[in-house]
Amino acid sequence: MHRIIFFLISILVLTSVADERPNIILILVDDMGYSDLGCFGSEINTPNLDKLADKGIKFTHFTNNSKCETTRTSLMSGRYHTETYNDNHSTVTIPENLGLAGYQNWMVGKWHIFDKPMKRGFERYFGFHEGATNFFNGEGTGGGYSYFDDEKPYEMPADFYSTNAFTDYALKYIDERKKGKPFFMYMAYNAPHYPLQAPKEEVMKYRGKYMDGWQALREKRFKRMKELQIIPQDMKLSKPEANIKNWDKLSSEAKDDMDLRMATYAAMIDIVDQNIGRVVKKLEDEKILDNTLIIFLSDNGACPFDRTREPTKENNYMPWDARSYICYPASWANACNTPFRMYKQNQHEGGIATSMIAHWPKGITVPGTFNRQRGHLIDFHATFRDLAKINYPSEYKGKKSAKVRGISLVPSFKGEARPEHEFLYQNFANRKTALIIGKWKLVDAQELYDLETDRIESNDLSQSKPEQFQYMLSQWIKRDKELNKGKASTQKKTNKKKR
Ligand SMILES: [Ca+2]
Repeated sequence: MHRIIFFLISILVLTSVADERPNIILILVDDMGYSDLGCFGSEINTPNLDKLADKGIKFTHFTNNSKCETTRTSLMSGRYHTETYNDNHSTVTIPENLGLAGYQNWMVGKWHIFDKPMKRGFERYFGFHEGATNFFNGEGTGGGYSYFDDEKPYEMPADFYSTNAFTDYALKYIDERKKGKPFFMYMAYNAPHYPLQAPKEEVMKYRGKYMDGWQALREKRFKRMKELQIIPQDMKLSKPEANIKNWDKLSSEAKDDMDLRMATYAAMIDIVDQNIGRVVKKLEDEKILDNTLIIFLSDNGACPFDRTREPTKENNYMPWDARSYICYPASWANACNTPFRMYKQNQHEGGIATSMIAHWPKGITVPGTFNRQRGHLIDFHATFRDLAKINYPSEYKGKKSAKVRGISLVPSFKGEARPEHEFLYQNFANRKTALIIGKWKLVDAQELYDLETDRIESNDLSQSKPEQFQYMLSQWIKRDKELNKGKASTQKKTNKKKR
């Protein structure tokens, strides 16, 4: 009898423990710059995200892999992307791991990595597998058609707009959830990635607001970022790259065209914010907002590649027309990455730094604060396992699991320091690389920066601190051998000789 009572009590305790575990919603946007949110210094209207930041934590030193696919690979696997590329079958993804802990796993949006979402742990999925699609008609930018509903081809309705559709599905998954079991939902919006497209009324809200140009916008945001304490008061603004055009020398037609492009980009971020408002409202209505962790970040810095298509220019297609494929140039991307240097694909801070917000009323005990410890995508896997109270499995589906990396962010939610990374390895396609150890950052195996005093990377110390430079270089070669079979180091040596 006693045994039975003890057994029943154990079940009750276990059930209540399981009930305490939070839902997790990870929101990843595509190609958004560091300074593009209102709460990070932008003029773009993002009241819903600002509210989450006010009641949550603003992470000012979080980093990604500076490109869509490399970021998503690290994020899902908790490993450096080069490790996963070579070995994705012994990788245990976040939803695979959380599935072992009894979580429900759903995804909406852009996948763009190995396999397919429903092969790698997601039970529900709506979105596309490619790197980019048309926001109105779903056409892949490489041609073809790419949307799937639970991996079945999806028939596109006439009034389709991807950001809204992803949210529709997210709300549907919340509605259809099994109550009493926590869920993990990965929402990978493709906004504000190319092509820049948005409904006319949304674009018109911003039309004319960018006629002062990118230099003025950069300075305005820089000032606001100091007021908001996103950046230190003594920080300098990085020097614009050589490819930044002088706004004052543009013709009035060119200025108008540039205003349209930036207004469209702003509208796309505004629409993401409106949709996050819909998600928050749903969680409130369901009375589950308190115990849902929401994380928001971007997969890389703002994009400098102007790939506006010729037919768009010739026909003057407007960005609310599905035939329009406009893009903005590096000069706007530079302003969106204020105060940092460089862009998407580069390993300078303009490529890898992202504004990040975490909101979780029940679990965050220091609301309205900043977190300034350097974090990285590989940390999500560890964080979510920590919250789901599950270890990384040594074996998965009969295969030995590959080594997972990352440090849990959970102490940060309580305002506590978390252990520092021994190192962070950055590598885009064996060409653009970085290694970070403590305050030191080696970029492209050539430049050395002190991140504590010079996060804008204006003062290359490779010549003046030769011993530190040699140490970082030797560490780079070592880590690159471990993580990428030395391929990136070899490439850099060749480049150096050519210089
Ligand atoms: Ca991207």
